[in-house]
Amino acid sequence: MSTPKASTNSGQSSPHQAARGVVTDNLLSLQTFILDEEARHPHASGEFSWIISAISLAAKMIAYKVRHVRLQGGVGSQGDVNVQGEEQIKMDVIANEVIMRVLGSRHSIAVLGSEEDEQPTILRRGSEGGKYCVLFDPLDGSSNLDTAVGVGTIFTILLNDPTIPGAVETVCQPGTKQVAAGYVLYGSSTVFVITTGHGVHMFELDMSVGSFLLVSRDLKMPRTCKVYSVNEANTEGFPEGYQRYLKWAHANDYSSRYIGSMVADVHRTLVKGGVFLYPPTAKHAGGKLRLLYEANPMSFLVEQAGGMSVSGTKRTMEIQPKELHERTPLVMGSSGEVEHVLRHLRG
Ligand code: P6P
Repeated sequence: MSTPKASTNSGQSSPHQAARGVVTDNLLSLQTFILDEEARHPHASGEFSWIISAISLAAKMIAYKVRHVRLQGGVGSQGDVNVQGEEQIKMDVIANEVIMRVLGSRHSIAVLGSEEDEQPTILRRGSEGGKYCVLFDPLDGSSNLDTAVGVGTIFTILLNDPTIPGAVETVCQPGTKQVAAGYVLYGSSTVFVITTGHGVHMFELDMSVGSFLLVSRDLKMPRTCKVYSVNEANTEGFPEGYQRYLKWAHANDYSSRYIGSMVADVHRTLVKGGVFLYPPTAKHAGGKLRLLYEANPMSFLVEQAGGMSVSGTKRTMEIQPKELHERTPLVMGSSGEVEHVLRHLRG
C-alpha cells in the first residue's frame, strides 16, 4: 500500500509530517485499520479488534438514532434521574442499551461500566475469561439533543485482572493503564477518534457504505492556539488561579468557544488547538466531569496528540480513582495553552 499523500495543518507536507496529515487517497476502513494494527503485534489474539468492531457497530446504530432523535421519540425526559443525579433523556437509555447489547456479546469483555448505571456490569468472573474492561459514557451532552447540537459517545478500554474480586476495584485504574480510548462525535459529520497508544487516528462515517473511513492519521494538535473553552457563567465560583487566567486571556486577545458538550468542545480543541477547562465550581467543588470514562479517555487522546491534561496541577492520568463515578476538575488541550493556565494556578 503506497504511503497516503498527506498535507499537514500548515499545508506544507514533508516526509516526516506527511504521515501525520490528512489522508487523501488510500481508503482505509476502521475495521481494516485495526486489523493492520493487530497484524503488527504477532501475539495479538484479535480479541481487542472485536471490541473496537463492536463499538463501531454501536456507534453507527446510535448515529442513526441521534440523527432522527425526535422521530425516534428520543427527546424528552425518561422520567428517571441517573446515578449522577441528572435527569435521564430517553436517548441516554437507548444509547446505553445499544452499547450494552453489542458489547455484552463479546467474549473478551469481563466488566462493563456506564455513566448511566450505578454499578459495573460483570459479564465474566475469574476463570470465565474476559481479558478487557470497557467503560463508557453512552451519550455525553445529551441535554443538547433537543437543539440538534453535537453529542458523543466516549469509551475507554482497560485490562481485566481476574484476581481482583470487586468489579469497581478492577476498573478503578489510573488513566496511564488505558489500553485504548476514543470517542464518537455525532456532529455535522460522524467522526470516530481513537488511540491505542500509537497516535490519534480519525475516521469519518461514510453513510453510503456504512463504514468509518480513515481521514486523519497520527493527528497532532497545534502547540498554541488563542482559544479557551469554559462555561464563564461559573467564573465567580472558580478558584482564584482560574479567574486570574481568564483575566489574562481576556487581556491577550483570546477567543472563547463553548458548546457545552464535552465531546464537541474537546474535538474542536484536538483538531484546532486551544484549551478546554472545567474547573471546580460552586455547584461542583470537585469538578463536574467524570474521571474514569470522560476525563481519562479524553486525556489519553490529547496527550497522544501532543497536548496536556491536568486536574489542578496534577497530570490527570496519574490520579488513582477510588470510585466508578468520581469527578475531577479538568484543563486539557494544546501544551502551550495548558502551561498558561498552570502558570496562573501556581500563582
Ligand atoms: P455545563 C454535558 O452535560 C457535560 O457533562 C459535558 O458534556 C459538558 O462539557 C458539561 O457537562 C457542560 O456542563 O455546566 O457547562 O452545562
